[in-house]
Amino acid sequence: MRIGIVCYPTFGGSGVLATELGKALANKNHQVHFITYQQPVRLNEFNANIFYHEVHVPTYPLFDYPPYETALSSAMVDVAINHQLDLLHVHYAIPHASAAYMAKKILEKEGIKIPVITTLHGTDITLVGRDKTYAPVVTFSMNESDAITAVSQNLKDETFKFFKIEKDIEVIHNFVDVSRFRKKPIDAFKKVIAPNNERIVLHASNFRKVKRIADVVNVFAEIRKELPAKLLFVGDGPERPMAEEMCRKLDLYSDIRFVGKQEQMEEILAVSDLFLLTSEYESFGLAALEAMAAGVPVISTNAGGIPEIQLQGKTGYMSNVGDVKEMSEHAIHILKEDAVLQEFKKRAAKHAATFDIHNIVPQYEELYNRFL
Ligand code: GMT
Repeated sequence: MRIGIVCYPTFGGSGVLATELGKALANKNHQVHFITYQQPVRLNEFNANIFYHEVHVPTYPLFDYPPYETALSSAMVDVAINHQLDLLHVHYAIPHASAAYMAKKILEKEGIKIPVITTLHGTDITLVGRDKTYAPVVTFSMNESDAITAVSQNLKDETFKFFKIEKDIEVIHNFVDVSRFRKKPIDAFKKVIAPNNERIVLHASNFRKVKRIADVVNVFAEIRKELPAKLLFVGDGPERPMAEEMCRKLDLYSDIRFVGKQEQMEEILAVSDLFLLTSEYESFGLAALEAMAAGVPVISTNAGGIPEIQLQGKTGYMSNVGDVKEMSEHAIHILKEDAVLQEFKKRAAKHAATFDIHNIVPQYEELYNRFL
């Protein structure tokens, strides 16, 4: 198949998932065309079946807001015609689903029929898409998509709750390439972070309000009272200055490192002992699944789709949003004794394997085939 993939090329979960899907499809001999405004961060290897088409948005003094969506639709039309695409798969509804609708209509005039598949990832529905500034367009373009998929049952339910959707939404869970996350820890790296063999606790996100970063800091503060530990913050975003300030106030700064955006998550996960995900909402929690794949247990909230990937008391623990006390107690329980930690690590890795890329990608292929 010749597949056009549209996504955000950033470190966000939707872009990561879309890129990993494209890479997996290319490895299965499909021709994959990424249409994005920047090279996706996870698109870091050469593959003869992968093509990258950059969307250029020319500026003009009249434009206070350069019309990205128009440029994107035009790019989709161009790639669809010149590379004879069989279908367009867009990730994250805004503005990709409406841009795809426009491209589809233009192509129809050229006598080309191209199915559009929209994958919903989370905030496109639960936060941004629900806003009345976007909702009518999001609803319309979802209904005009030939198929809609959601990355969790919870996201599907949320979509039906808040939008008038006239067709079925298929749940295709996110996946992880388990083999990629089975890395041996690099001792030298571990020594730099935890010179005295302290436990390494990790949080990775875009540091938006929805992640409740203050809860991460507070849980870590409780852990530190009970055992020697270090906290690694991976990623960047609006709440980072607040988190840094909080760490200074709580006198934790020497035990916390902010390492910014990182491409090699598997190396960081390989030295980590616990992943913290304190979010108000996660449609799925891909970062937590990647942690589990690397054998890192997860302390999380029970929000959104997280219960679809976590096994309570086995791969980690889930608590109500904001229950810092319980999350801390569970974290300390996991980290305190080697034997307990090893059991959690083993179970996390084993359970993550059920979401392996080889189990999930065929579900997308099967969906594509229905439209060809
Ligand atoms: O977490 C974010 O805010 C980024 C966002 C994205 O679209 O890149 O993540 C969403 O999609 C991920 C991949 O499907 C999910 O794993 C995340 O749970 C989801 N985030 C939210 O629902 C807040």
